Amino acid sequence: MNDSPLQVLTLPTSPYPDQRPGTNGLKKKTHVFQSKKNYLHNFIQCIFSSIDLRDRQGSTMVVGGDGRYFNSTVIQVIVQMAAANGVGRVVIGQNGIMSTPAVSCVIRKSKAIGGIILTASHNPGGPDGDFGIKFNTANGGPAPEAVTNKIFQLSRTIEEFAICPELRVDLGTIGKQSFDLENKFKPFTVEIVDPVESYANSLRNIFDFAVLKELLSGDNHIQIRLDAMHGVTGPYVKKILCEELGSPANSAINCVPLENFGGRHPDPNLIYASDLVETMKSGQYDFGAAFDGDGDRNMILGKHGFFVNPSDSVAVLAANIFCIPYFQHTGVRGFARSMPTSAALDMVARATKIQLYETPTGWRFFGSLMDAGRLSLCGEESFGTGSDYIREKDGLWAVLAWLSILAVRRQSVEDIMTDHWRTYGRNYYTRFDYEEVDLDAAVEMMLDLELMISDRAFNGQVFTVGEKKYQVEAADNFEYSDPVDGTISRNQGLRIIFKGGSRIVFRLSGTDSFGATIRLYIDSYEKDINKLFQDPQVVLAELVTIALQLSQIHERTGRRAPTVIT
Ligand code: G16
Repeated sequence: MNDSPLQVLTLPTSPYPDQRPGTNGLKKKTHVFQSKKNYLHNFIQCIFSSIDLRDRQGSTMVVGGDGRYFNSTVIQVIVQMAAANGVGRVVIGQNGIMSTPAVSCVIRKSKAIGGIILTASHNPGGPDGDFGIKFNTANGGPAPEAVTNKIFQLSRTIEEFAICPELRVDLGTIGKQSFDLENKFKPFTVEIVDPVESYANSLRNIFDFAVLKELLSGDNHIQIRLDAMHGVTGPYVKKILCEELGSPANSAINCVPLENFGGRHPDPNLIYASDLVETMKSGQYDFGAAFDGDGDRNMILGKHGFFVNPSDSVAVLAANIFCIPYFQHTGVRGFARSMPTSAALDMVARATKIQLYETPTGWRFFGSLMDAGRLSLCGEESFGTGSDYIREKDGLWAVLAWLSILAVRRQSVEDIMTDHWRTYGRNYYTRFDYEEVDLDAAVEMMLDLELMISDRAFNGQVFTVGEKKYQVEAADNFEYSDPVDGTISRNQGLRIIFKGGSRIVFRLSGTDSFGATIRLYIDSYEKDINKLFQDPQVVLAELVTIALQLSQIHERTGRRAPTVIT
């Protein structure tokens, strides 16, 4: 405890026009947060101001992050501002490290008012990279649109912020630190906690660790390879998979969180995690997975680099859901996927007569369904999978879920996937990302496309490429009405749906930090058992041609190809 009480100051500031949170949080180039005067302070103040003062007084907040460059500096500022804004207790992962799913878990367990996660997710880090701030509410999930809209409105008119500038926290030592503040009766406390412990306890109650241990280190154990990509998941993988479940040390790589992720994109896809894909091709490992910077995304691979598309991954988990002990106890309340995710999950929902929800992109939309007890398992094409035990997607949970299925079925990843297609049919799927294109060109392209597809003559139009014909059955700008509270979310992506169910979807990403990222999603359902094992790029080539023609994406952006193809 300090001897003299710490000063609480209110300092003047001026608003910035560009602090609108995206799909999940505010992401910008690191230097924007570092060098624009009070840019950081403004946004943090708006987060606190978005919480009703009565709820904030004496409350608990959780702070985590993926360890990227600038994290520790920002945590000190958050703590100084939390104290000055009436928060009573802040729980922080040791050295500022705590994964996004673990923050969600700790918010729920500590009955916190919310949490702040310092991460730009899968975007690169470092002084020339990206920085980001996510805000999660008391349910442990990303702030819903009503809250992020409020934060944005506040950020446009902010005039002052509150801070205790002399307050300094030791982030390295586990334990409690107390601070006396000027004009406050109760001391303000900071608790530095082990980032893994509480989260690992939850996983122990969800999965059968004895079964997983046998799978990973018993007599007939399988070989796995997990790539933490120098993000936050490393310590979790080491402690849970290696130390506790007995997987050998060489099964986990890039497990030390680095401020710049070793100079790479901590993005678990076929391009940015290509090292893992190459290693898996050797056939030495039966199961592979990679995680993103903050540990909420996952990519699943089988032996010889067999790629499990994320849309398929959630469908396989749904079809095998009772291999996971948690669901044996809770039952299954519903499934959900984001609109651009393929309909593979829908096939399982139909067969099992379980309710399926189609939401806009963003995990926050699942949170509302989970809070209402309507949703148990969900996933997104953007490498996110999770369940209602927390309110975030969870990379490690997805890996343990897959391993639970492998333990019960004792089949390879590829056999499980191909069996699945034989039973339910296959949704061929691809996503093209055009990253960092000119924002105006991207917006104009979307506006022109919307105009084109909303013309009444567009419906029924037939597109012929080679021998294939596609007739438009419906086209719209996806709109969602939350079945729990009726909130309407508009402008969630342009859909062109053809007879037979094939789809082309265009969306602008909400997670980029510079320019715009155009996403083009294409899927097509195939149930003919003789046509289930083709290359998606071949099967979908005609639909790609139609999408490129309609959008003129290359001509408008000056690109000749996408940055990433999944
Ligand atoms: C965030 C959201 C996800 C969303 C993803 C992609 O992921 O939490 O729900 O699917 O962005 O969004 P977009 O297509 O707008 O880039 P993360 O991992 O950044 O939190």
